[in-house]
Amino acid sequence: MADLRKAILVTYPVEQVIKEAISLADAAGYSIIRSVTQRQITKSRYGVGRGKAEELKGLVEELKPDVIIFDEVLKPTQLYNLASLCKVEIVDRERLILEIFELRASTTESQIQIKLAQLRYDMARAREKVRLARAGEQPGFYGLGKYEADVYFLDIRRRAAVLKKKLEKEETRRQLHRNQRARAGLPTVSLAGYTSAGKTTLFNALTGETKVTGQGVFTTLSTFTRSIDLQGSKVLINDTVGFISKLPAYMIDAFKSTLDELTYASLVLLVLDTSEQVDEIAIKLASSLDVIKEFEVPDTRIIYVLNKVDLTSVEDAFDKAGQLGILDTKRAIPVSAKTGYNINQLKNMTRSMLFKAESWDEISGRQAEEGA
Ligand SMILES: Nc1nc2c(ncn2[C@@H]2O[C@H](COP(=O)(O)OP(=O)(O)OP(=O)(O)O)[C@@H](O)[C@H]2O)c(=O)[nH]1
Ligand SMILES: [Mg+2]
Repeated sequence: MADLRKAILVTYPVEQVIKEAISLADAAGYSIIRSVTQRQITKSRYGVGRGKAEELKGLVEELKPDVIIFDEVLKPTQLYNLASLCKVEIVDRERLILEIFELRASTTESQIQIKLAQLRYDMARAREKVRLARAGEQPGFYGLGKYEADVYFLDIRRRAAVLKKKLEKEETRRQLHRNQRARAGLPTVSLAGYTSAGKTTLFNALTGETKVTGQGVFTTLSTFTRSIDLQGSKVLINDTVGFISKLPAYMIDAFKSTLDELTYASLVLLVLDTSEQVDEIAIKLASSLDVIKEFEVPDTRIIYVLNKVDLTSVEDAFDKAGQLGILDTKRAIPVSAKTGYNINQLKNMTRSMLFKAESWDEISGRQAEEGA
């Protein structure tokens, strides 16, 4: 990225929350020149309280940032109020995520999905501007009258309809592929999990592919499928887009066709980064399960992949899995996608769950004997 745009960050005073906000900002091409934290950033008028808002205004005058990044999803009125007070553009969490996706979308499908999500974002905000203009709180709408505002809405709606048509075409194509696979009788395994958990690294380890992995968030934005040979049985593996907390509903909607792969998956490998603190993993696990549940995947079709054990230890991974309540499922397995540790056992588990060659208890019992 050429020049980084300067940003003041407003977020919660929690280490991992700050860390995530900074990596999101980084991925969108901003450099944080100052962080302001507040326990409550969902207050009605400005998101933050009046005093904090005034403080932000002072900081903007002093530091002259390009934007304020606000680590919450703000209502259009809040965005407007804060921007008017501080005289600087506000990028809320929703827009930040949209900006990253826009930068990274490389396939036709993900590009259409992102454009559609952006239109929906703009539409919600434009509605608010028109409402304010009508209530006399804000002069005109981009200096336009009611007639022009209506034309603007019609235009957005028309563009959204065109994009939806295109997306449907892509979906049909995807469905065709899916049908072909189903006809070939191939079971599908989908990788899912929070962004940066290591899905693509695991995908590469399982398939021998060399798909791009990365330290930043949202490295993968489109589903990618490969077939592998699981001890004589052909199986398809999907790498998918990562999840994040506070992902707006319409973004999940925009990516639905990609994530739909979860619905059709015979098995979902939910990848967790066990090198993180247990409370952090808990939040990410909950966000991931929320999304997975939307696709009606029953719990019994999930394998919990306790990834990155090379950075911690097998004992620690099991201990955390116990605290998270997923150890009892007997569908949790410690691995390192990076070093290849336990990848063969993961393949065994996957195989046995797909083909029921042996019971779960046998597998987990054997693992315990091997001191897995
Ligand atoms: N030490 C260690 N690092 C790992 C392991 N698996 C993945 N990583 C690292 O974690 C980072 C994220 O890995 P990715 O595979 O890109 O993660 P992802 O889940 O595909 O992320 P998104 O595509 O953004 O959703 C990269 O820097 C990887 O090298 C592991 O088992 N051990
Ligand atoms: Mg990835």
